[in-house]
Amino acid sequence: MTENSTPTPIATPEHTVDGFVREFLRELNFGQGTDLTRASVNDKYLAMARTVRHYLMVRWLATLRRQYQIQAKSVAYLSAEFLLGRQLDNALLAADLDEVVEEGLASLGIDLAELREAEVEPGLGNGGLGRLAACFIDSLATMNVPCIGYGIRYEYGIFRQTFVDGWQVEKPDNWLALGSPWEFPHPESAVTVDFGGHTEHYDDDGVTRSRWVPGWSVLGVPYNYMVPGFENGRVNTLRLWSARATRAFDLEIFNAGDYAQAVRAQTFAENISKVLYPEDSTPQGKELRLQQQYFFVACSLRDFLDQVLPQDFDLKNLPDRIVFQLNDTHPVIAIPELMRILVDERGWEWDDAWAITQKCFAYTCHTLLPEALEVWSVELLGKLLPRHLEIIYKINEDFMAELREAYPDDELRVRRMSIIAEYPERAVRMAYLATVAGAKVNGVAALHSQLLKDKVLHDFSDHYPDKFTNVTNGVTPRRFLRLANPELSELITSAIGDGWVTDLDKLQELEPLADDADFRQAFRDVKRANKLRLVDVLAERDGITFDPETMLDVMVKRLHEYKRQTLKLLHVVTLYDQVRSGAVKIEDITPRTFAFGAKAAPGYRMAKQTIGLINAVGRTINSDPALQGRLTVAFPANYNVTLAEKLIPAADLSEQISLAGKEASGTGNMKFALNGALTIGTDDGANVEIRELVGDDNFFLFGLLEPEVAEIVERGYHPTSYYEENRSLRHALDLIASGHFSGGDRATFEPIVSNLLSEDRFLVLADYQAYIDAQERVDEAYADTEAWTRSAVLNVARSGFFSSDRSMRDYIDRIWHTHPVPPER
Ligand code: 9GP
Repeated sequence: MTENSTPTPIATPEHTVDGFVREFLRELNFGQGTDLTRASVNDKYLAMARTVRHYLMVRWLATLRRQYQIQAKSVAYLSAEFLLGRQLDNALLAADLDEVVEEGLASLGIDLAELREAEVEPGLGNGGLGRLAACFIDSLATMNVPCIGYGIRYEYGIFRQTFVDGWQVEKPDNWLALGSPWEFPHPESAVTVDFGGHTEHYDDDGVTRSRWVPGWSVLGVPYNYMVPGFENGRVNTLRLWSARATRAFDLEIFNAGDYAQAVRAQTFAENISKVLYPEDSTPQGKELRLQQQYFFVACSLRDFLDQVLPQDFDLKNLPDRIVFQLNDTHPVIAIPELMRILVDERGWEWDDAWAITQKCFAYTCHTLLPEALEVWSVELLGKLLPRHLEIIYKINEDFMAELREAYPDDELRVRRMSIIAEYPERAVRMAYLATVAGAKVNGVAALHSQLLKDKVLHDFSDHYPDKFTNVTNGVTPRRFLRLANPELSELITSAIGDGWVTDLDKLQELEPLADDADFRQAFRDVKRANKLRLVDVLAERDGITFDPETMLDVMVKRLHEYKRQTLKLLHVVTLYDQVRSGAVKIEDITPRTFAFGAKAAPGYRMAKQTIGLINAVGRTINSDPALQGRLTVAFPANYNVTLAEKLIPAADLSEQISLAGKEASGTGNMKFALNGALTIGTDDGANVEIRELVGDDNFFLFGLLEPEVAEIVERGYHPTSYYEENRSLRHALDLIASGHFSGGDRATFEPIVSNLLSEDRFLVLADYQAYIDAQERVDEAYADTEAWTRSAVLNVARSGFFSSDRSMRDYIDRIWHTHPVPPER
């Protein structure tokens, strides 16, 4: 399918049970080549999903056609991750088909719920960053804003996490094994991407020009995915690239008997889109990551300029037609790529090309950890992308000249701001490049954006005060309330109508109902039903049992020291220790289930240790008969979007306990509040805005504030003093160190304990007591069921701001300046 294809008179299947059944059976017969008597669950799932697709097809083609005709300004969202979650329910919702499909399948004796479970979620992202991208494209489609998402079709997504004796073991996530019905491959539209080689400089009528003579190439094959808007007739496109060899197979070598060599080129090329975030502790891994980044942006720019734009498009007008949003630094190499295309391939003058490039890109930074700001060694860049390195040098040269003019007496500052770092090795700072080239730079929550300006990119915000802005993250209410929490959705709709699905601010109308006892009872009934549903899910999925009458206290997010899963664990161990030592009677403890969900990066030792420790503590607590029904640790393996959709609606308490000044935003925090969990959290990321909106009384704040953290670190932090002065902290750490949770083996978790006592980079021990105190406040509050429910309802009512629709409006107003294009009716 191309965007300028002439209208084809296809018809949407009838929106009736009979219409669906006819189309479904046709797909089963003609698409899957089977019939009802012999079809497997996967056959039926694939046929059903394709049938659902048909209902969206007319809208998709119409959207593409209209966009081609009117050439409205679009957003190209460039992202290494799109963590989509399952597609079926979202498509059913967008097309308003759920009832028709359920009934239609039932009339054939098929259970929709069973087919739902056959869908394998595409794990094409790691966490918040990728899920945010998925929320954003959902919102843009729903708001009728032209957008194309560009990324990588990883053959293996984020690894499948398993636990062996409580330790994380990674398994490949073969999400495509049974086929994906949601993708549309277009091998005929493959584009070539070059790597390596050298550059040449030649005289062109007295002007020195450059060209890249690449050493090798691969093909990028586009796979299109529908991004349907909610019941609005629009379907945007997500285009993910898969790498193939230019010459896949050498028959001559094959016939000579060297079978491995015959497919070498193919294997080499396909590695580029093989896995998400290949381990990068080896030079090969690093190189592969840079290959991935360049691969997908080169494909995307080529696609946009050569395929999406009309042939006669004047690139001088490019900023009126597109904004390339750089989702973190992974796609930043797109900047020199556009310069290369304009200057080397199209023969533009450097200054003209730079002026246009600076208007076409905007950069979102998603981190505050200095080590997470990517740099690429000059050596590697020069080897893989020699022409791009030259271009980056030239951009930097001009930038340095600009700085020297602005700050003639401050050479130190000029060097600090250089795009090229000199130590520990010569390297390109991608965040700096993005900041210099981007029209706008944004952080992802108010505090984060402020800290970017004050600290991480301070010199730049000083130099370009107008470039910096904030857009607080958001989450799509379609997936994370309407679909994930159908019973709460129904309750809300019965109270205030269904307008909230596309206008989440309407949830404010629930506010008075927080004081209505009947509504609160109904709200509790929903929470209970969600917990019961979760009990079933965890029993079936993981063999985990928990008592739905306990408070469900949830910490789900990537495993990282700054997020401080160990702080949560110290709370659990402290409670356990108090009961065990007799300091507290078991009857006096609020019964709680502590649910964890977290994957650790395969090469991140301390994170993997923490997973081992959570499971070890869980094993000890869960097997202690005295604690049955009182304290439970539930750590289902392989936390993903599908599980999040079950866990979040059931939660009572949301743990958002990162060290202040480290979490850029968080988006899980928003999902929990929206589903009526109360937050225990630090003054960090978007927690700050959540607390401001839901109110102090409905949020459990604790811990050091960011300036206090900075001061302690500046003064010199000594974790042992906290250990020495705090008895319960000492007991908890000593218990872990004693081997109590590791069969008496003191060595097993020694690295965690000694790290906390010697370095504790994220001030776990400093915040321990404040956290324990806040948990006691949680217990007290939870004991008053009516007051707790009131707070939970207020959390929902005041979470409208955290819709990704609002985030998109902010991006549009502050950065993109695009306009909605409603479909033709
Ligand atoms: O760590 C941030 C997280 O706080 C934020 O919510 C998310 C989306 O903006 O991005 C995460 N950042 C990354 O994954 C890598 O920078």
